[in-house]
Amino acid sequence: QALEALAENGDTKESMSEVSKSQYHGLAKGRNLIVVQLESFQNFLIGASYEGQVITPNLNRLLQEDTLYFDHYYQQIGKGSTSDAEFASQNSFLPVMYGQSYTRFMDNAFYGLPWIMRENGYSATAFHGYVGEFWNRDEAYPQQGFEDFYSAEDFVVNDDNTVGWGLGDESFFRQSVSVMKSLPKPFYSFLITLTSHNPYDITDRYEGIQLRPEQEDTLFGNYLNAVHYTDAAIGTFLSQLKQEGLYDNSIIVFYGDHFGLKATDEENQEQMSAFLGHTYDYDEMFNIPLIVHIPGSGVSETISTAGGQIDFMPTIVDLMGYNDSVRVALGKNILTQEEGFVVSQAYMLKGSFITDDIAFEISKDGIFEHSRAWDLHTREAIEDIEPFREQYEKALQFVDLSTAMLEQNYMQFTCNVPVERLPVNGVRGLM
Ligand code: GP9
Repeated sequence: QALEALAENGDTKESMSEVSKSQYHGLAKGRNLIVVQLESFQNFLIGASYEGQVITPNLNRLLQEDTLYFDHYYQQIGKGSTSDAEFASQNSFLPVMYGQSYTRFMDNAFYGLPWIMRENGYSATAFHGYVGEFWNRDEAYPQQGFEDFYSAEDFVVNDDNTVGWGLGDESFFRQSVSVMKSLPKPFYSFLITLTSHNPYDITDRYEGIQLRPEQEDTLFGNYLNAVHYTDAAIGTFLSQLKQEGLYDNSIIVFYGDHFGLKATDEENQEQMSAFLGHTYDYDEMFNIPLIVHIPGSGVSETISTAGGQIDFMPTIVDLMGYNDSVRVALGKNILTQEEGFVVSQAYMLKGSFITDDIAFEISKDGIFEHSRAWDLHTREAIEDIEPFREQYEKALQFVDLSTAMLEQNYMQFTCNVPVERLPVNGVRGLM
């Protein structure tokens, strides 16, 4: 039904596969593509200070030159959390809400970013410092297009380099660079960090942020310290890329996977609202940074058009110059959109959305009239929500369409991806 409705609206396969070209089209063509998905990394951290201490000095420095910074970029995860952030970003499909997409659609055909890069002469490798079977990554990655996956089983993990949940980000980046330098060029490397994971308490190994006594041992306080650690690891990572001659000829992209501090938790709500100076709401909880650094490009811009994780693939593909390789993308190239439109289905339920100016949250009972909206600039509630009915209906239909396409394994009809699993191969022997 969703597919039929789409066809009736004239939004055909052709229009879904057409990625518009921006003024930055092909700016990074031929460079290595290094994408870093940052665990629990929210956008409010960027440029912020806590008691005079800058929280993300290394990411802030990146924004000063050769960087496109998307400051109204939002998570679009479902039940699969971090893995959904990957799934949405690579494939430009929304994850489903009734299971974990890497498991539910493990054997589907896909033609996301790893495949597109491979079609254009790149290798595609994933790196993550936790056990490979978590979120079914080891089973799902071959169909996603990754030729190889370095997980905790491949990295050297010991007492010295363990921080929080497992391999600390600093060592994770260092060991990943040691692999990347021996990969055939150009390569696509996808790195997923781990250390800034809930409950964020890494104070036994790292105390970069001095907290006020009343914020010690709180989720908020520990969170600031953990993301500060990850930012420091990013600084070291960038230096290592320079040392290994992998910096100048790469495009290096960072984005957050999802929120770190749930707005519905009373203590978070209190501490975040005090920190921000206004009530902490879903739009800020969902707001993650997207930072695209292209060394030597001379291009610097802050882009405030609203975008979500399904917009990642088309936007990056445009910068790489491979628009014509895209088979299907439900997201849009943020760089060419006049007005952003980001649908949500988790926390703010199906039918909810965020634009450049407002957020609309469907009521928990699903009744439009009981819903709420607020202005993102003034942060005030909008009394009359009737003007948002059409966008609400579009948001509902959009989620159904994405689900229907996954259920019907739509990509098998649109691409030449071999349905059998690819053998996992690659360079081994770390450190
Ligand atoms: C573990 C990590 C955690 O592999 O990706 O994911 P999350 O619990 O945040 O979904």
